[in-house]
Amino acid sequence: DFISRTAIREIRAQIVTLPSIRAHRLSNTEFSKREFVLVRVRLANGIEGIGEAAVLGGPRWAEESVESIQAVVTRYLSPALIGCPAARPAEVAARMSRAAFRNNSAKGAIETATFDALARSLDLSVTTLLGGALRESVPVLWALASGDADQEVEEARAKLATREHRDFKIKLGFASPEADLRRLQKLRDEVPEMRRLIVDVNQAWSEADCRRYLPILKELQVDLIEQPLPGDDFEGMARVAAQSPIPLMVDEAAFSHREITRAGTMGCGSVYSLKLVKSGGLMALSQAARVAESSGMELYGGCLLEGSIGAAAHLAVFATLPRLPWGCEHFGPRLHVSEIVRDPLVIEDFHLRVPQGPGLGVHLDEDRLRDALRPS
Ligand code: MUC
Ligand code: MG
Repeated sequence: DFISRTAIREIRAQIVTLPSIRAHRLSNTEFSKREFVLVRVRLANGIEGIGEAAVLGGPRWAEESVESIQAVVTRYLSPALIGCPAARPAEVAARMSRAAFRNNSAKGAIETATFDALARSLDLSVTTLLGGALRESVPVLWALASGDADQEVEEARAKLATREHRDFKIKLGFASPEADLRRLQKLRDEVPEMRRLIVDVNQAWSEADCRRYLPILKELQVDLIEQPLPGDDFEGMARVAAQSPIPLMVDEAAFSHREITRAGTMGCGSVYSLKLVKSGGLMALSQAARVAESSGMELYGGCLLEGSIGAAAHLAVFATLPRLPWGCEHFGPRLHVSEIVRDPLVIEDFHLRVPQGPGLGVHLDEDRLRDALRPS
């Protein structure tokens, strides 16, 4: 029958390296090439699905690295899943949580690939399996993160000129707050067409820094400030949020549904950044959206700078959400000098188009993939 023909036969995990168009700097890490793990799940019916396990700057943004992901997939998650039908996604997720604690990026990629293969088997899109599309595109911002203000002015102008991006996220925290604020002032002065501005501090400030600098961010018309304090400082975030003239976004603080509930109900922020690497699966990502909203937070479509496969996975969920007032940040594919899919995602008129199925709607380009595989 159909269910048994979707039994998982084989799971492979390959490390891919793609150079970036420029250096990308965060408060606690920096990189000029992106590495991720491509996960391929083959079913008994011969159909293969793909998923992307993202990391950022090695085991730095979170604890997983491409090496740990490859090992956990091969040694623990794959043996737990062989024989399990892709047509039973809840069982796939349950088996993974029994086999490994956290390791959310690895699990998210496997669940993505499993949904991709199942959807392809049914000739449907992954979005359809997750509830069906409520939108065909999502507003998408661009991140300025070289730290070189002149370069960032040029980059922002170019993105506005091509009508790809008009909203921007500025990465702060790798320089002193004073230098960051000067950089921000220059961008505001020299690129007045920039619309919405989000600043992401990636946990680098203290509570005192927030008291000192949030009023200045307000003067610079910053719309949202993301994770200024360490992720485990829920009390501090709640105190800062209560005083802040700008809404706070919760990122590194909340991975699990319980953490999301706690962050929302404690008032740590009024916006939540949805990420597959935090939720550990497409179904959990979709549930995280509901949990965040019911704990008082609006939704933002976050990323870990995934390429087209990971971005398509997020879009499959984002397309189903009734409300996504802050749009998304899946500009990651454009940060790489090349693609490993045949059908890169389309950005036009400041929106990222939700790819159509079957599956995720993106297909591997095996030649390009071969060139990008890290020699083992
Ligand atoms: C993060 O912390 O939000 C997403 C965009 C970007 O520039 O960094 C990432 C991770
Ligand atoms: Mg962030």
